Amino acid sequence: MISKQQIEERYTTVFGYAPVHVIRSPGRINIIGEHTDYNEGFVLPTAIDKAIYVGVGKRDDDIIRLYAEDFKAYFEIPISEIQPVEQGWPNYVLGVVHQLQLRGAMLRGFDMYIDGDVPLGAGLSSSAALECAAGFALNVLFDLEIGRVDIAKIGQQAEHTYAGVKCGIMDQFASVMSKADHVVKLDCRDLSFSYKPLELGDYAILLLNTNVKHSLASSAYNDRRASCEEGVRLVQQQFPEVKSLRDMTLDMLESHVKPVDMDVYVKCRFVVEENERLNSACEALEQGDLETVGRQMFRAHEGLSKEYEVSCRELDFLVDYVKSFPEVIGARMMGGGFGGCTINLVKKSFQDLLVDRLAPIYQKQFDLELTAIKVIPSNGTELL
Ligand code: GAF
Repeated sequence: MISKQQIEERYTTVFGYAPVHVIRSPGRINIIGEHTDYNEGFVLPTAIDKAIYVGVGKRDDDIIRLYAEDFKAYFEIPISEIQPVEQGWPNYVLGVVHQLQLRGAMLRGFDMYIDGDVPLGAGLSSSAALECAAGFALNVLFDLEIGRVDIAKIGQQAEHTYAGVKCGIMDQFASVMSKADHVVKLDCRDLSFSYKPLELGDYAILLLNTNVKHSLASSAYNDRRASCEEGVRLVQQQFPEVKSLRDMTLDMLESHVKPVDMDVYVKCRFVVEENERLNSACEALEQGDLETVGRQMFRAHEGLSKEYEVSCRELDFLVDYVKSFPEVIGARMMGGGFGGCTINLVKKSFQDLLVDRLAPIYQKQFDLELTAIKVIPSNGTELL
């Protein structure tokens, strides 16, 4: 947790005057429903108690000045000259500025200080959190009157255009719209959603961070999306009413995709089945049947690893290892894949013991540290 006062003080040290607003925008977890969002399916995420914090203030000119505490790095650009930049991190703010400009927003120069406690590259959506923090900050700073869902959409578009990842809406939506102690069941087709209480009883959500991020993550993500679109295109030749994998049955895939492209078939089948797993897990959650939720998580991991092929050795190792303990009722890789965290449903009293046992084995196997992160489902983006 970082306080408003800490951000105000650090902003003042960097820019020489106090910020007008301080915004907190959280990272996210997802219980189940992976790679379903860009296929107009369902997801079940929530925000966590780890967030990006930004302080923001107006300038009298048209310069954007940014400071990222994590990198101890400044960045400066005239607002009329913004474009994607090599440094990487400024793109999450510049992309949002660009989207606001496309929507006709009259922006002037501003200073923005960026800090946070979302572990970077851990698959907890620090980039979406920054996009949403920036969107929310500029909205209040320039009185743009943009609604929360539109802030999420702007963040998603920024990711497409300035970061080059054709992501779905899950991460930005979770960052902006989540409610403490609940998960959000989001229909990614029409963005209708409902909050479900996350009642875990004796269990807790424990994240295990592999501390790896394999470099093919962005390109493989876009490739998977292309495979899904190809599957839809093949089925549409017979069933024009099919708009996305959301509308697809396994029979349609079997008859119209499998004979043409086996790999596309397997990828599409994973997505169709992942939506089914999500619906089953969601019903089970409503009935307090955590064992079923956990079983669906294990199955989801199997599919993500063997069929959708977005896992990696480190993630597979962690999921396999925890399976042998009755105190762990579900586990899977989370997010886009190729590194980051596993999400585990673990008996509260067993969490520390599990990490104590697993960390040295993981270290020995991969020469990497294993980090455990206990998370609390939290509220979405807010003005502090
Ligand atoms: C990443 C993306 F940003 C999300 O939109 C989602 O597709 C996820 O991977 C996989 O479910 O986090």
